[in-house]
Amino acid sequence: MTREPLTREPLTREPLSLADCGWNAFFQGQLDIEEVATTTPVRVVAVHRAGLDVLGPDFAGLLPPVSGGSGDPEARATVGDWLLLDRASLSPRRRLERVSLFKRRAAGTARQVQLIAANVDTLFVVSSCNQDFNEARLERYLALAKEAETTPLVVLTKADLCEEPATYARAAARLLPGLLVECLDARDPAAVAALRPWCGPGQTVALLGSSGVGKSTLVNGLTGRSEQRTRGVRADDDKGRHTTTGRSLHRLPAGGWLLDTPGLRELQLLDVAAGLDEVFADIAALARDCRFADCGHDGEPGCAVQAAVAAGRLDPARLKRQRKLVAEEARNSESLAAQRRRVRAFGRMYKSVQKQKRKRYDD
Ligand SMILES: Nc1nc2c(ncn2[C@@H]2O[C@H](COP(=O)(O)OP(=O)(O)OP(=O)(O)O)[C@@H](O)[C@H]2O)c(=O)[nH]1
Ligand SMILES: [Mg+2]
Ligand SMILES: [Zn+2]
Repeated sequence: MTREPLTREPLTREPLSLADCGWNAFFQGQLDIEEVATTTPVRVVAVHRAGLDVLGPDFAGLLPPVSGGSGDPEARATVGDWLLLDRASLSPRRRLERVSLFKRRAAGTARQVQLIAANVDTLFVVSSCNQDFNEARLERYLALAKEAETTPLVVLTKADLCEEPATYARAAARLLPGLLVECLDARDPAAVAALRPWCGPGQTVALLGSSGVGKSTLVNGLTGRSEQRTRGVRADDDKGRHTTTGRSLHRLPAGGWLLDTPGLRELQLLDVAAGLDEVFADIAALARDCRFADCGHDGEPGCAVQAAVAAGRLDPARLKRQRKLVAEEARNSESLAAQRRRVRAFGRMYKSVQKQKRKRYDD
């Protein structure tokens, strides 16, 4: 067990209470009497290969990597998680249930689940007003937020580089009824102050978006420090490079927590069917009036969705995006479910072979 203090000193300068770290009744309610007496909660503020940076009223430091034991990637600890440490040995006892979890299908061929963050109250979906602006991409992030029951807020950066930022703000606001959209220059602290209401004491805000849109610039603007390295101006069109490479929580002067993340090149949806239904609630409502309950909205008679498109009440591009996302989500979730079944089946087979071997040995 390493007990070195965190080197990121702004996190340790002041003694923090549990509430300061985002603790609430939901987490407290998970502890039994014995745990209240013998454990101390800590929050995961960063995940490294070497282990987990954690922070709490009684301990701040690096823990060795915590494995879920079951091989289930969702059992692993991620940024934002709460762990109970044994007071005496400071070894982790267990991870607490999460209020919310963001995950995706990992990029590449492994098709594994990748955890992005846990216990987030508000999601800042960051996009720039120029080349990066893409409605389909925003809808992906909104589905993630809705599934996790966190509040999404779209932050459109680089308003200063854009002729008509209001056009982008309107296009984003149309994606979800009541969606909050802020359009700003992320380098301007006065403009960034508009985001403060979501960053109050105990609140956790995650920033997600493509590389180079200004997530770390926003983090620095809100913390008033320059903890996070941002991309050099001259490397601005070097699309392939990620400036931020790990996920980390940053404490705000007002008491909230910001979770900076590396830009996601691809957000493949997984287990967010309910989130998608919410994002595309307008289409779901229309579909209830289709003649056939299983209408594919693809030329069937009595299709209320196609009727709405014909009448100009539904943007056909939105319908196309919805179809694509629903199909992708189903495919990814199905392939993951199949993978889990295979793993379980293999586990059973392995155990039965072991049992037979032992039997033979005993005979
Ligand atoms: N003009 C202008 N430049 C901005 C704005 N926001 C960010 N930038 C610049 O864009 C570049 C990228 O910003 P970062 O904050 O590093 O982007 P990031 O989203 O953290 O990128 P990754 O860490 O790679 O995911 C930097 O040079 C910023 O100064 C903005 O609103 N206006
Ligand atoms: Mg960054
Ligand atoms: Zn239909």
